[in-house]
Amino acid sequence: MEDVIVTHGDMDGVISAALLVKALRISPRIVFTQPHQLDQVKLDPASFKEIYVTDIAVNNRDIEMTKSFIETYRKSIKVWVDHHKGWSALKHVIDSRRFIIDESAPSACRVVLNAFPWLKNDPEAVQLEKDGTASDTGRLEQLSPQGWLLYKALKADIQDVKIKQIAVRWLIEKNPEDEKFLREKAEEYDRGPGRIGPYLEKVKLVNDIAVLCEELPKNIDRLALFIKMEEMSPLKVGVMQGTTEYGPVITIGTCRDDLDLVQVFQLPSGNPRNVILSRDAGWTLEKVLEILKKLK
Ligand SMILES: [Mn+2]
Repeated sequence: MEDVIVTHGDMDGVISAALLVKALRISPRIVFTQPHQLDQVKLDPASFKEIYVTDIAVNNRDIEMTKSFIETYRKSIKVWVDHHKGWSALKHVIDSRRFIIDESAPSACRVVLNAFPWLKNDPEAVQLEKDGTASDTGRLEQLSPQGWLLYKALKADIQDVKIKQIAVRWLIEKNPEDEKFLREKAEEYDRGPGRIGPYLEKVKLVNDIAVLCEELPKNIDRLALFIKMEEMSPLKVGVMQGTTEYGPVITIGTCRDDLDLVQVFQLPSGNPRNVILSRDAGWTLEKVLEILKKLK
């Protein structure tokens, strides 16, 4: 019987899973999911020994979903590592021995490194943590060459579980065939989701803010586009109007640490560096630019 790691399918999830494998010397099966899809993870108790969870936040819209997963697998959960906010809502359900939660950490990778400090003697693990943190905080300029390879390969098709599986295996075993596969995926990224040049040409500066009104391809790397737009903007703020999985929206992004967009737009919660406003809820580009004007 094998162990199972349940993790997020992004770069932080992939790297923190690999770090857990290195730290605990386990050889698990890896299951990728998201907080709002945790109810779809069905593990047959006869098929695994222990469960390790990393980078899976509390599902804030449906706390019961997280609670029910914990209760279903309570006996098997060995470690749960996370860095997202919201765990106080489950403080009576979790114990601090197995649930290693650091809501102030920038990434799950960082929490793993701190929880299993012997990893710090492994230069490879230390570098992996840096790349995982750079990716999860949107500081792509800090990625190492290996970090870029992983970032691009994973973003070539964010739905493709095979890429994620191979990425974790490569980080642990470093086999050349897996590296070749990831390099091919990184090239696919450069031709597809990473091809942001044509859209950058359509960006306009309004009140020192970089604005893009454009229907973008579904798979485009919005993070990379935002980072370039923020560079173009003297105020270091980018605004995009278009349609996403959330419907017609306006997205605002900034790389500034002194700016809390959740506060600026008086939202109940969210990422201070990137907020999504629904146009169905009444938000317009004019209104957004008017509010941002006051930042000058
Ligand atoms: Mn994360």
